[in-house]
Amino acid sequence: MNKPWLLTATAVLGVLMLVGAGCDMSSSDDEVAESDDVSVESSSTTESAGTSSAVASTTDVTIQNFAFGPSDITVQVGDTVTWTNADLVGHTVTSDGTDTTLDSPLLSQGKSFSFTFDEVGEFAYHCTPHPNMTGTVTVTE
Ligand SMILES: [Cu+2]
Repeated sequence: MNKPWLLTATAVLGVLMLVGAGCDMSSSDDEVAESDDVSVESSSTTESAGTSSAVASTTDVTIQNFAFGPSDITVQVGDTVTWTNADLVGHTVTSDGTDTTLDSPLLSQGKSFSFTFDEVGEFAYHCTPHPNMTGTVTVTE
């Protein structure tokens, strides 16, 4: 009496387990894959955010009272520097000597000039109308 019932129950259980296991496996695979994707995505997002924040960050320099502020800055390769003229008088951001890296137009009040530094180096610059206005951008890895 017990045996057939057990057999049937076992068989049913076995089938259920197989089906269930199959379902579980595929669904858990999906879940694992999804959560993997999510974690990979979020970690890569974090990484790229960290990388991109290092790469794509912008440093602001205000031109005010005939001076670049701050005049000496250090950025990383890929960073952008934005100079904004707060003076009534026009200023430029112009590389020193034969360097032509920085070559802004004359910036009237409120105007900005941005440059993205793709090379390591030290970039000294000045304001063409006011050569005593100087600054340096140091670009590091
Ligand atoms: Cu100037």
